[in-house]
Amino acid sequence: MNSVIFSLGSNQGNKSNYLEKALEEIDLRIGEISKKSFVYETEPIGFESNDSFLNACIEVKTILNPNEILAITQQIEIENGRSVKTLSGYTSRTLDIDIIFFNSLVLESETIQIPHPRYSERLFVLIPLCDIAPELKDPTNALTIKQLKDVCSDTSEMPKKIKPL
Ligand code: PH2
Ligand code: MG
Ligand code: MG
Repeated sequence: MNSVIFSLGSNQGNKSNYLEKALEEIDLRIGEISKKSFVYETEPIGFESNDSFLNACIEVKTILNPNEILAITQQIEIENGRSVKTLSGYTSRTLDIDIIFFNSLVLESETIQIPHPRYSERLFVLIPLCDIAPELKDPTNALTIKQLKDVCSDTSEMPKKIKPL
């Protein structure tokens, strides 16, 4: 059985509902959700928007491989009103499902990079991830999530804990 960690995000529409929808569909189509973080309110990083994000992380047990998982998460995003990705940077989104880790796999292909290439620069990932896997080690540098959170240079506003996922 494989263990995959996802970051979930929404800053458009009924954000809580989109996170709920993601949980339902991931459970049905990818595998059992074994851990859930709290939900955090976070400010948009890397683009301008007045709409704050809700972010959370989950751990899922699955027999699927990374490419199969990516195809399904992209499908779930589209089914939940995610508009087509633009080439010119980030935009607001109803639902974003990112693969952060897959077991201790390090993978760089044209379609997929694991661990997620920017997760360790982002408190909106590290803080919820710390709820569910503080001692998990990044396979590329052997630092734990807690260590990465403590040295993270993200100067944006601290994610605000809102409620259980
Ligand atoms: N996702 C991004 C870009 N910026 N900012 C916050 N706060 N939360 C996100 O999930 C997020 C972001 C790209 O996917
Ligand atoms: Mg993302
Ligand atoms: Mg994404």
